[in-house]
Amino acid sequence: MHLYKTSKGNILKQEASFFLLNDDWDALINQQNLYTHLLQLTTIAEKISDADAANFISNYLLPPIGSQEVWAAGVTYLRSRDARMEESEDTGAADCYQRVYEAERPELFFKSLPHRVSGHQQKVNIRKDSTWNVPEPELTLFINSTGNIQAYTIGNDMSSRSIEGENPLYLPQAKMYERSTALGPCLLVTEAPIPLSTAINITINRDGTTMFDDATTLEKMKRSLTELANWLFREMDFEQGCFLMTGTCLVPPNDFTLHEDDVVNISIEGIGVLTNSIAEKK
Ligand code: DO4
Ligand code: MG
Repeated sequence: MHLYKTSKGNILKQEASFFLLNDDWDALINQQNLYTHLLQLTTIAEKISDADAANFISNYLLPPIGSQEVWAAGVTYLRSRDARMEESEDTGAADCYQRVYEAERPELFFKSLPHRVSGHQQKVNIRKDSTWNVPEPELTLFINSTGNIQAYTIGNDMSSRSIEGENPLYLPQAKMYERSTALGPCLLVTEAPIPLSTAINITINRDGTTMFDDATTLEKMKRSLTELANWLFREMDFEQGCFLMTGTCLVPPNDFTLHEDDVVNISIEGIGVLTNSIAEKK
């Protein structure tokens, strides 16, 4: 099932039918079993036409987040470890990425409050004080308040490689700034966990030319999704649940940096496509 948040109400797509759910987003998604809850709602909710649903989703879409915090996991794929070791080679910090890749405790960091999150077709930012910027395509989990994964969405963990590469203690500045997070276009709510064969793809387009195009599957991830969720919930309560980005495996070559107006498309099988263009540096 796909759940879209729009300014005209929440739209549930179940098989070929669309339903309008006027519930508060936080209360709607923070369920013990979101799949069963939504299935029950389809027996009483207002059915809407394909044309109305398409209009709401095309013209009134919001990022699929309410009051939740967004957290992120890092160095969960070999490709991310290697890229970070390369960018921090000159500063002597490369070893910390190797150690966290192998450690029992994962890297988890705070990424965003909801008001800084962009949705599908909204702009994301690159920092004015950064010279090397990339998108990071990441499967993103919605975890309910009791720590159970209930839904999946697509995340873009926009990152400054020059700032993180200068010193790993600058990670919060490399990762957290206005509109450095994109989520969307919807939540995928499934009865069973998402298959590890699920494909993730990214393309970056500039003036009609594809600058980068790569794909992977979740199989390449070093850690399991429940392992990451359990670590995050060890000593923290999330009253309305939270979002957790699960790390990147797709990194453009080292001579690539994002430019204003570049268009980033991230697709995850079963969820859809998250598109964001890069805002003008002000
Ligand atoms: O270690 C820094 C951040 C890692 C990250 O964001 C990722 O691997 O996706
Ligand atoms: Mg990341």
